Amino acid sequence: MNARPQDFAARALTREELEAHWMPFTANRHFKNKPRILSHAKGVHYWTADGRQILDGVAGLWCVNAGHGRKEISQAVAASLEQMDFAPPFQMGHPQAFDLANKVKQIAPAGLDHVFFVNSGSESVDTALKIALQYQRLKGEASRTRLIGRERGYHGVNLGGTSLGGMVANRKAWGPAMVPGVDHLPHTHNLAKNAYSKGQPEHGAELANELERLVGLHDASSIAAVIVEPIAGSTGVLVPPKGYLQKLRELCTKHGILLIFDEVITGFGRTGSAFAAQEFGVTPDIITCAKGLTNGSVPMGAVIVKKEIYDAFMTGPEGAIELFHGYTYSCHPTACAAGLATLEIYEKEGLFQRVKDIAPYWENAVHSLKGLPGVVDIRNYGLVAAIEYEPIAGAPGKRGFDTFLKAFDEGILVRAAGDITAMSPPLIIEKNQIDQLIETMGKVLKAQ
Ligand code: PXG
Ligand code: PLP
Repeated sequence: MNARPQDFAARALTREELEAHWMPFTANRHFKNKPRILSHAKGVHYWTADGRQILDGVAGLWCVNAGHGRKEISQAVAASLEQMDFAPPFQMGHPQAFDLANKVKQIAPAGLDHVFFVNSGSESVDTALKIALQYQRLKGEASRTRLIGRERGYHGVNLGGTSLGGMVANRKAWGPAMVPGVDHLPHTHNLAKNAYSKGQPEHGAELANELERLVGLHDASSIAAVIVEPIAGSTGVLVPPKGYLQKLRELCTKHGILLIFDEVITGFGRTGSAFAAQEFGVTPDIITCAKGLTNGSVPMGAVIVKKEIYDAFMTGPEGAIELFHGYTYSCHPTACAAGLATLEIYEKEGLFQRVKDIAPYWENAVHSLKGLPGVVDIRNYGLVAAIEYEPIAGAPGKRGFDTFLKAFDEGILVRAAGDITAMSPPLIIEKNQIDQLIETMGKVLKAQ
């Protein structure tokens, strides 16, 4: 079905019109010389302004889990906007915020039962870090100020998340602005031992012991929290080695360190469970999430914390604000309406289970690309996968970017992460659409 293009989107933009918008995480000059303009979307497809149909192999940007153009969401959003455009989130409330918090609590791991709303994944991360620091202080452990991330981690672009992240291009320009007292665990990517793993790799659980080394260096009494993505997404889909997350959990518990799972990508079904925490059987103290919370339709993120953390804040005089943090648009009614409608779709359509059902087909399909020119690894979990390439000598990232451009010319949207192609289609994707995605990737790789 071809959705009707809107006039504003179907119009061609001149080079001059393209100039004013400084595009995020984009090669602006390259783009503006040969723009890729999307005009509308439905199901697992986008259409370009020049009328081409594009199969969405990344759920927009890992967020449109229930597929595009969901009427249940747009209608709920429209109704909510008409009823109340905005409600102040500080010292005031509105029913949808409480409803959504309860819905999120219902699908979150047992024990994680209080929800703080924000507007993006980046905000969820910086909020979680602030909560972790104040929690330690409230417990009488004010010396616990160090924060630990992981190499190749991505935790958004605010200053906390940038500091804890481990992707060099995202960090190097801002040295002095980085949060002090931050360390990084090693990443778990090991092509020599784990190439072409299906699901969780066999080797690497011991890398979690590096936390013990950091404890030895700084003492546990100086460390507040560890933040990791259960599956690192943005860096090119690094699935945790078997036993790794369990070990990290044990060490955090042993040393009184809070464990934060950044589930901005893995949340809301991507792995086959509501959260990767449930999928891997490891319960963190805090979860950060965003993206799939509203099916990408309205910006929103959330921090989900365990009861002990919330309770630690609920001390002091009743009239006192407990957490000096919040955004003008925290729990915005429009976003809450989108979130409620989204979670209802996930539940009604059993989309998390659907991922489990279709994951074996997905796994076989992506691994069929093994042996194609330049491919050095293929890995997958749930409805996410990555293909890694041998970099072109002297031009790191070029093969990944060129593959993305050629794939788009061939009618599929994938994501380049350096010399890695990441794929994470909407959870409603059908088998024949998986075939199309993978066959097109195969064609692109063969033509290099
Ligand atoms: N944490 C994680 C784990 C993420 O994946 C964020 C935080 C930040 O969320 P916001 O909503 O502030 O963007 C993310 C976002 C990519 C890519 O290269 C991935 C993300 C964002 C942009 C690009 O695939 N993930
Ligand atoms: N800057 C100024 C001058 C503000 O007044 C505010 C909020 O009132 C902010 C930044 C923060 O904006 P937000 O709450 O949307 O994050």
